[in-house]
This record gives sequence, structure tokens and C-alpha cells, in this order.
Amino acid sequence: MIEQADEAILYIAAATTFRSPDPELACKAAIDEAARRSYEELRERHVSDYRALFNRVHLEISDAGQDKAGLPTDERLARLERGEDDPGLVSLYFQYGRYLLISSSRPGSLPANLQGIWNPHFLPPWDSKYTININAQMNYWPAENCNLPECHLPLFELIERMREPGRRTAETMYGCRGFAAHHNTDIWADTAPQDGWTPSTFWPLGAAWLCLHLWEHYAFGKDETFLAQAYPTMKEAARFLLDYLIEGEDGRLITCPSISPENTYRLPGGESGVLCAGASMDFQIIRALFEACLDSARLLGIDEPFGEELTDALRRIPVTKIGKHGQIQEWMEDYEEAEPGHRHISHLFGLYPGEQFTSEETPELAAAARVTLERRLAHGGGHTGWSRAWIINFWARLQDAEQARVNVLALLGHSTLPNLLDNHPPFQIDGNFGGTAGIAEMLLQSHRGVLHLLPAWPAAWGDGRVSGLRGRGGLYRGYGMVARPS
Ligand code: FUC
Repeated sequence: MIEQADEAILYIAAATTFRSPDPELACKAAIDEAARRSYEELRERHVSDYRALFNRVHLEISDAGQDKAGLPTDERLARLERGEDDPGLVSLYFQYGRYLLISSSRPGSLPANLQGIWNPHFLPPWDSKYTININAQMNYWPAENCNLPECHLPLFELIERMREPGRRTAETMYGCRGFAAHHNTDIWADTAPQDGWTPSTFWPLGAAWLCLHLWEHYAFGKDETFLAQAYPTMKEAARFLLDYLIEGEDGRLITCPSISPENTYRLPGGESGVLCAGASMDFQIIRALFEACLDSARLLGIDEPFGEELTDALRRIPVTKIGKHGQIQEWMEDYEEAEPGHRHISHLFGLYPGEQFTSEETPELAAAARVTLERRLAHGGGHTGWSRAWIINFWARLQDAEQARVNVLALLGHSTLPNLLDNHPPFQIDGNFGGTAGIAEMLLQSHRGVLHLLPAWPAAWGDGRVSGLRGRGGLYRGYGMVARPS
């Protein structure tokens, strides 16, 4: 009880046995340490720690419409839904995503889970874990280009912890070397199939996709010491896939069993299914990982024999096919989809976050990716926040500024809660991070060795200004861009 006080300062600490054998003792030590400092000093420390990361990137969209800056966010969202333009809300949302990552994923912390760190439930949706067939990866899409590379590190620690269990999973389930993970993991770094829901559970590409984040971190920062540490992990994920691939009837190397996360196909006879041989996404991930391993080994000057195995396999895996609708084929066979507006758009991995479909180098695949997106959207696609956020990134990569803008508005209008947190529904933070990454992708792209400045700046955004974003190749210091629609 506090009586006759002008002021009371509460110091709160929390700990778990995950890090401290004696959480109570750890809390007491943290509080003793904090209580030696005044509130002002602690606040000042917090603000300068935060600003050191936050102030790296500036974004202003349009001088017009700044009059809404003083309105509460629920009011701004309501006006947006009524059709009022509010480009300032887009830059606020972008910076909010950066704020969320800075606040939920710092060196030494756990990675941001499905709710970041803002889960209010004892029994949270999907256990507040790491779904690794899109969601956890999406959380980290803004880490590199939005100039927060240190926020990426907790994900890498989790990947490291997954290696040992992942070896057991690879060996026990498939008799393979290397390390594997399925569609879900948790703080204990579980890698085995976690539940019995066939559309998601039996998909052994989780570790491979996560390991591409190691490569992205290198691609942006060019830190060879980091690459030398990361390479064995990437290699181990690739080792699993080399063992997992089997020779199909025509001599090609395919994945089997597999699924295309979490979509269902329909056979001509009317039956439907999810398990398949060779989902397109598998080969896009495998290609990206094997190429990343080859590039890493070349840069580090090591591991030629392993490189030969990878090169041989790359020649034998199926290439991406264009199907009867002119779309990117989701499976090796051109099956109909049971749900053509499905939220997962896994077969466009090669467009984003991958780099295999580009308008410049593979115009047919880029055109087919556009058809795929249009079909998904025509059938109600983008109905969850994260799915809409992925769609923004796709349009940005296709350099379609107007479609990117329209989908940013749809993310804000239909899938954003009054406090600007993403709404699956329910609240799930991946859409915030994917949306922030998508807006960044509209401003700067740097894949396939080419720097695109303002590749998808919509005319409706008017004039603007951006500085501090990072591009692959160590490009990030000291340049800003002034945007003017042509
Ligand atoms: C995947 C998605 C769901 C949800 C869950 C956490 O399984 O298909 O929509 O986001 O992860």
C-alpha cells in the first residue's frame, strides 16, 4: 500500500526458467540494478537505445493530407475505409512496423512470435509459437532493408538451437543426414511434425527456408565472419534436402512426400488431396538454398566437393512451370485448386522473398506470377492480414505501384485493428511486419545485383522523401531519395 506519497515508482522484472535456473533471484538482481538509477535516467537510457535504431530511416509520403496527423488511429482508419486518402497513415504504419520489431526482437531476446511479445492470452491463438511455413519468416522481412539487421539475430539463435533436434528429426523420420524442421517450431526448437493437420504438418522445408535468412543477412551486410559461422548451418539444411530428394520416374529429383502449404488440389475425378510429390515451392526454396550455399562456399573458398553435389542436383530438380490458366503452377501436375483464393501463395516464393521471377530476366514467369496474383485476388485472396501483406510485396516486385498501393489500403482498411496491430483475424503480428517490408519494397529493391530506386512509388502518393533504407551489397549509408511522381 502506498500512502501520502507524491510519487511512486514501480520497478517490474520478469524471468523464466528458460534463461535463469532461479527466476526469482534473477528478477531481484534486475530490480536491484535498476533501482540504483532514477526514473529519468532509466527513461533516458531507454529512449536513446531505441532511437539509435529507429532514427536510421525516415519516410515522408506526400505533403498533402498532413492535417490528419493529429487524429487518433481508429478515426484515421475509419476515414480510410470511407474512401478518404491518408498517405501519412501509410508512413506511420511503416514506422510502426519498425517500432514493433525494435521492441520485440533484440539481441539476446527470443525471436518475435505470432503475437510479437504482445500476447494477452493464457491460451493464445496457435500457441503464440513460430509457424515457419510463412509467418515467422514474414516477421523478419523488414529486418534487413529497414535497417534493423541486429533485430534479425534472435531468429538466428533459434535456428542454431533447432539444429540438434533437427538432426534427430531428419534421421528418425526420413533416414536422412542434415537437419530438418516442419511447419512449426517453438522456443524449445522443436522440429518434428507438431500436429496432425495434413495441409500443413508434413512439410519438411522449414529449416531450409529459415536458413535463407542467414544468407539474406550476409547479402545485405557483407560480413564474411558472419557468413563463415552461418555456412555450416545452411549446409546442414541443404544436406538434408540432398538426401531427401528422390529420383522420379523421369529421372528428375523430386520431394516426396510434400505439400504446398496449406492448399488443397482437386483431381479430375473430383477427389481432393494435399499430400503430393514435388510442390513448386519446394523447388524454389531448394534452388535458392543450394545457390546460396554455392555462393557462400565460393566466397569462403571452401567445400568444392559439396558444391559439386549441389550443382548436380540443381540440374536435376524440376523448373517452375506455367499452367493452363497462364499461372505459375502450384504443383508438379497442373491440378485445379480447391480454393483458388487461398491465403497461402507459396508458389510465388520465387517472386518474393525469392529472386527467381523478375520482369527483366524471366518475363514469362513474371507475367505468370501476375496471372497467379490476379486469380487469387479475384477469388477473395488476401483475406488474412499476412496474406495481404505478402501480396503487397509481390506487386512491389512486379513494380506495379498502383496495385501495391491498393493492397496497402486493403491491409489498413480490412486487416488492421484500431491500435494499428495486424488482424488475421485474430491479432497476429506478421501482417505488420510483412506490410512494413512491402512498403520498403515499393521504395527500394536490390535483388539480383540491381538497385532499383523507387521501383513502385504510386502517383497518388505525390511528392515524398525517404532515407536510410538498406540494399543488398552493403549499400545503406548516407543516401536519401526524393520522390516525385512522373
Ligand atoms: C498458418 C496460416 C494461418 C495462421 C497460422 C498461424 O498456418 O495458414 O492462417 O496464420 O499459420
